[in-house]
Amino acid sequence: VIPGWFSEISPMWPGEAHSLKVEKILFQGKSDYQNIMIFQSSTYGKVLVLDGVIQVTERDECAYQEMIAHLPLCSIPNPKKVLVIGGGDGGVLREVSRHSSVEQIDICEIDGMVVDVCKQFFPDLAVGYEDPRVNLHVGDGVAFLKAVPEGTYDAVIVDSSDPIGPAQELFEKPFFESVAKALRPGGVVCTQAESIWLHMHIIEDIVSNCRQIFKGSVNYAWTTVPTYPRQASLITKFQIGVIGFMLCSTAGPPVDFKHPVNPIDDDDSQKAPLKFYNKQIHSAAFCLPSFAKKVIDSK
Ligand code: AAT
Repeated sequence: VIPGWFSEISPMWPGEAHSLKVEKILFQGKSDYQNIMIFQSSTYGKVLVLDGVIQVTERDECAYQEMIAHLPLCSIPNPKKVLVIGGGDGGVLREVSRHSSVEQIDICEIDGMVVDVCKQFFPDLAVGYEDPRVNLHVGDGVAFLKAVPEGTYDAVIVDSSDPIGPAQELFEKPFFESVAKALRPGGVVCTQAESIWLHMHIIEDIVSNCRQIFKGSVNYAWTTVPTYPRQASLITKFQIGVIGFMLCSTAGPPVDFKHPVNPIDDDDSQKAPLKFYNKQIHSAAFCLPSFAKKVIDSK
């Protein structure tokens, strides 16, 4: 550990640790679920850390939040009811609310302290809560989904932390079964699905569960997020931070995730423009490196 630097050390990525130089620690606390820290970094703006793992930085959050929201929502016509699990910082809400067809945005975040501190330190993310369509539920996403009447949502977005800690069940089969039940026929889910460089074993399990549960289409997409876990790539020789998403649809009107049918109306001058997402990157996100394609296609 280098003095004055934050190093992201976790059993999720043994033998490596990305580091950021710390200018100032802004908040440190312990909630009922996890340790929460916010610091000002020298190069990525403010950083939110839960149990030692980076969740969001101001500089690269767009690459994750825009993709996890618009990959599912731009793939179906007229999404109306959307559920977000996790995502307490509000960034995904901010993105969902760009869609004018959406009438109701429910969010279930387990940790009220995450919501409170993000409202204090990350106004550009927490702005998502200001949309009148948003209803916040503080509680476990697993329990929340079990209670949802069948066929309620057009889209479910699972913006969850890694499967060590409170998010563990969000990666397990029974959870995916309740997501499928909560969706209308032809509804879509997009879940945070870890890194092809580091977590192929986790991704394999998620893919094979999803192929059993979701009778529409099942796809894996990915994006680059510099501050998410990385691995020195033998091919590119760079350190790359990547994260993936599982995108599935239920039986019903078919969904072709690779060809978006619902562009975002970017005419709302009250909102900051999109920084990362566009139609081309949407389709490109489903192109996988051969080593990952081979495993995912075989499941
Ligand atoms: N948009 C920020 C990115 C995140 S935040 C993940 C959120 O999921 C956290 O606020 C956490 O408190 C919440 N969470 C964890 N478990 C549950 C649960 N069971 N129910 C509801 N919310 C939950 C994700 C960053 C990914 C990092 C990759 N290394």
